[in-house]
Amino acid sequence: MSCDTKRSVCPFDCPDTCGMLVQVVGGKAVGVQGDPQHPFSRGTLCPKMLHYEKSVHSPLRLTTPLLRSGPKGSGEFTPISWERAIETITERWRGIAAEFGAEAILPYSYAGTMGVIQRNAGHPFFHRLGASRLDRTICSPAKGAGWQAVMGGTPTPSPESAGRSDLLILWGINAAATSIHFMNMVQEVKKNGGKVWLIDTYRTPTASAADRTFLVRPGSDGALALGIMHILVRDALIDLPFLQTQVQGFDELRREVLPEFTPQHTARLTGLAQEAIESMAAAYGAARAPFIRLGSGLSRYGNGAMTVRCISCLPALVGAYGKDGGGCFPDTATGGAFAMEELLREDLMPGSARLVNMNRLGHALNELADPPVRALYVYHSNPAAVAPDQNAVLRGLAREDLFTVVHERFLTDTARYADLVLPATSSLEYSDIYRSYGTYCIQRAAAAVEPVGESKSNWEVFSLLARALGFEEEIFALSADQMIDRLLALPSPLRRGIDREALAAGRAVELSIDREGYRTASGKIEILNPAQAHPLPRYLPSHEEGGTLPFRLMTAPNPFALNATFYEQEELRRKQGGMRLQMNPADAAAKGLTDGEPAVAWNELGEVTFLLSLTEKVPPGVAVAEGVWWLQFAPGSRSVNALTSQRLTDQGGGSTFYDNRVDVRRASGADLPHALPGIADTNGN
Ligand SMILES: Nc1nc2c(c(=O)[nH]1)N[C@H]1C(S)=C(S)[C@@H](COP(=O)(O)OP(=O)(O)OC[C@H]3O[C@@H](n4cnc5c(=O)[nH]c(N)nc54)[C@H](O)[C@@H]3O)O[C@H]1N2
Ligand SMILES: Nc1nc2c(c(=O)[nH]1)N[C@H]1C(S)=C(S)[C@@H](COP(=O)(O)OP(=O)(O)OC[C@H]3O[C@@H](n4cnc5c(=O)[nH]c(N)nc54)[C@H](O)[C@@H]3O)O[C@H]1N2
Ligand SMILES: [Mo]
Repeated sequence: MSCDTKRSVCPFDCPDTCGMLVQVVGGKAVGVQGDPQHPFSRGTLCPKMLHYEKSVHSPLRLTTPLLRSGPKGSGEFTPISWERAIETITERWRGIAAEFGAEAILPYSYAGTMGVIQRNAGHPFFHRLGASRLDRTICSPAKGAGWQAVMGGTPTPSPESAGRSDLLILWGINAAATSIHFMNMVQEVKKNGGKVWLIDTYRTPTASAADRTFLVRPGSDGALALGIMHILVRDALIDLPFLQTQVQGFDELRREVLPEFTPQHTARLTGLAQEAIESMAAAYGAARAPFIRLGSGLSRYGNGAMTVRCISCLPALVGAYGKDGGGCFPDTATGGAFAMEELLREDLMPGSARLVNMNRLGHALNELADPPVRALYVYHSNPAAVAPDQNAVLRGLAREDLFTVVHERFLTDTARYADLVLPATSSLEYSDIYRSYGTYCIQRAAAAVEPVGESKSNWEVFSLLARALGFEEEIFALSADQMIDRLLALPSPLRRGIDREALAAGRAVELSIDREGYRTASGKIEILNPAQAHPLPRYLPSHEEGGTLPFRLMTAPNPFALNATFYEQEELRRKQGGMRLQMNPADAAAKGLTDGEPAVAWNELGEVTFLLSLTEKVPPGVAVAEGVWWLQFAPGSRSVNALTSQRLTDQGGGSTFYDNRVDVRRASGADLPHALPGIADTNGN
């Protein structure tokens, strides 16, 4: 049989948005590789995507709609037809809407696919239905809010420009795991004689690529930024002409905020030695074009937005925002690439439906009234695993009076609680167009293989549901390709002058970004922003700053998984070495814990059994749980998010996944069996 090579795009929630080549034989993907023509990823893929074909054609893929036949959570289902599935859903929804109003129906989705069409496919439908709206704030809205308070809508520099820096700071980002192609810029800086720093809470795999690694107390980076600024001012390492012409509020910052952040005070707050802070400031002030690549971890705290705001001010003091190779890069803002209102269709809403914060799903399912949530429709998300306060989420999902539909590729923790499961296609089986949050590329991809089994894309399922409910708006009759064509027919300044032929041929093309001026109310960088509740940046403590349990828990990304995605691949699970908790050997010794044994991390929200790894890479007082494991592969009955809370960030309604404390004890027999019904008898690999 002949082998065709087709171009595609990695659909997953990662800043790199890699170009891929897919080898197809007899309608099936037999291998994938990086597309050497992709400007940012340049022909390499991460370890997770090396065998994407194994996920696409995994024996665990769902192939038909399933109706629950056992208790919720048991994973017992009977196959049914699509016709019956759609009929069942629309009948139940009609009944619920008649009794409680359509707001009793809650959609829940996030970023299983980043394709613009498939990701947002439910928006026009649920708007038209009048369902509750979901505030999709699980990832990094606090980071966005903190950046915008200083920089407004100013476009960020290109990620490639970081390669021209002489001091590249990886601040709260484990780029070797979460943005591996950014490591090309790290190598470039080093080749040109520049320095690379990592600022994190433990020695992540990225530390081995850094010249210096600084470990801070969790949630204290805002103080570090203010402390560095204190020294820059004290030692006259600032760019006064830049501050006088391009920046608003430097004098107020110098007078009202910085005096308190002496090296001594900053050392106390951050846990860094005073000499370390002094040497950081001296090197930052001396650098020609320092570049900060800002991760999101440090924004997932009760003070996350303010932390990012403090860090965003730092480059202004040395004029780095005005220099090629300098500045700060939180994300790329490519939202304006398409006329999204044509896809999201807020105009279809019958009224103003209530907004439910997705980080508070546990609260929404258990406590919300007027109306209560009676129907939940989950698509390309796995809240039973990824949402905070897992015990509250599972309690809600177990409610007998909740009608839950889950559209998924696999029988995930969430799908196990569904009344009805719908099989979803993978990205190789549908058309889409992609933008990125780590590059300025867009790329269109056509389906490369036939749908597996009877699986359908998000877009197709919402078309079926819309037809069954008699929605007559034209958008519900369009195919995904027609919707892409429509978006591309509408102008956007970001797509001005792009290579349309290359885009149509499925190649990545770069958007044109106008970097003239600062897009803030004043037209300047706003250290002082009068529209903010705190007009000047300051240090705010995190939720757990004064907490009493001994360990701050880092719920960090794992290099061999992406959130709760990829756990279907046994090799990748093995590479993670099981569901681990990393601790400092001295902390473990004090607790009588030994390497490799099961141990229970606990706090007021729950208890989770991990396998213990003792390592000097984790400082005392910190514990690290990388990865968001499926319950069926966990040593106990819960995974990491049973330890994270529904508390929100200071701005943006964001998640606070890192703002936790736990204690750790030795596991007993009772902590080890799979206590959830049906978890032990999983299907295979
Ligand atoms: N392999 C892999 N890649 C991924 C993901 C994954 O799960 N696995 N997730 C994807 C997603 S959804 C996203 S949003 C992106 C980015 O995902 P993020 O979760 O933002 O990951 P990073 O940006 O690498 O940042 C997390 C880092 O912040 C550190 N950190 C935590 N608290 C603090 C603190 O107080 N101060 C400092 N300085 N550091 C702190 C953590 O230890 C960790 O190393 O990555 C994407 N890529
Ligand atoms: N402890 C802890 N928790 C975290 C994080 C963390 O670092 N630590 N990270 C947080 C962050 S930053 C994020 S962004 C969230 C991510 O939360 P989610 O976006 O929910 O991420 P995933 O767990 O990867 O779940 C995506 C699901 O979508 C399915 N899927 C993929 N493609 C399709 C499709 O085309 N259609 C349908 N219907 N389904 C599809 C996949 O099979 C997968 O089960 O998790 C958050 N949770
Ligand atoms: Mo995320």
